[in-house]
Amino acid sequence: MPTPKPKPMRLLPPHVRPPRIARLDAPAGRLIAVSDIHGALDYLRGLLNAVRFSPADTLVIDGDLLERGPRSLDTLRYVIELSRTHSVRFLSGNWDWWVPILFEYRHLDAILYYLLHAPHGLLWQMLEEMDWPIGPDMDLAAATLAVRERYPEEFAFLAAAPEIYETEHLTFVHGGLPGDGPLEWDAWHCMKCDAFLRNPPHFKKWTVVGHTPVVLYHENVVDANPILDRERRIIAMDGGCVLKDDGQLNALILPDEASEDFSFAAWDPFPTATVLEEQAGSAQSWYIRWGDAAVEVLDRGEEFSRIRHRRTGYEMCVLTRYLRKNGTVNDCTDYVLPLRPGDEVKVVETTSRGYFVKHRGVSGWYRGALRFHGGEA
Ligand SMILES: [Mn+2]
Repeated sequence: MPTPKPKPMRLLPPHVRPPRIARLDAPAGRLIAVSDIHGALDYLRGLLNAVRFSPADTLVIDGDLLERGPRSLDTLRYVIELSRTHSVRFLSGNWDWWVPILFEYRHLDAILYYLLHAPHGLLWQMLEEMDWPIGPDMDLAAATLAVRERYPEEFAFLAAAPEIYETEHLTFVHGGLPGDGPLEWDAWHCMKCDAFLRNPPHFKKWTVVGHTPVVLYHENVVDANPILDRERRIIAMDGGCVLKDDGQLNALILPDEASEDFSFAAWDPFPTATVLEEQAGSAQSWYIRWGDAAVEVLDRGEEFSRIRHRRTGYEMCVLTRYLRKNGTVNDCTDYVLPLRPGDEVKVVETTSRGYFVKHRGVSGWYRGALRFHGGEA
């Protein structure tokens, strides 16, 4: 590692230090947790509005506030502003560690590569706001110095974030934890523990995680609702907002810190409609998803194409624009939702073969008629 020099903000990269643990003692009022906002400010505002978040509550942001979505800088500022009037606790996810990246790590090649290949992240937006030209020939060392000077409050907020918050009855961490024994993982492992629910330990305290979109734990349906594992005492929160076309931002709501009376709320931007016709659900279905999405195109059509999932041999029709040049497909399913007249759904896609909708957080097809709310056609 580079020799650390004294700087206004000192925070070693997460791979070379233990996680920072902060206590959250006796938080007042309701405890509300969200995770994986990923710069989606409209989702955060929509959800806080939906749960009527107030100064009487405590909000825990379970990491990945930034990147991938459209408005990292605005989202960060919104949370900083919110924390002046409300009780807000933010812990760091694997997309939030800009402070060690810009103040300590400084692998300029890697930062430049990210900047050019993933525009609209926090650094990109800071430079854009400063009218700093972004391109392969830019002086990134000078640019990072400039943002460090221009945005001290934003970086101070990020630098203050621990990787773990603990209350008397709950532990919040973005990725996962090794269990109740000695905490032998470094901070990076705690933030970026992929698919934690595949082989998780048991916990004495409820452990709340984000990081892996919960839809990836299901094989046959696309279910974005939080997963509550009562046996191991784990709650996985990540509704895949931004990352999934039909994703949502989930909130876990506890009436108070000691309660196990968990409830959930969710927000997504899709228009609401009422189902007008009865529809039976599919007897079988499959969810082709990120990481296991290699397909063979059997019949390419203009709107829909018939494909075969390479690993399982499962065949279904998908929207042709979901096909990618590298032989994979965007997340998709042939699941037909069981629906009854009067059910409310969120409409994600409108096609010639029906609507792709969400019902209570589960996505699938609906072939019947809808009545849209708010006068939409
Ligand atoms: Mn993450």
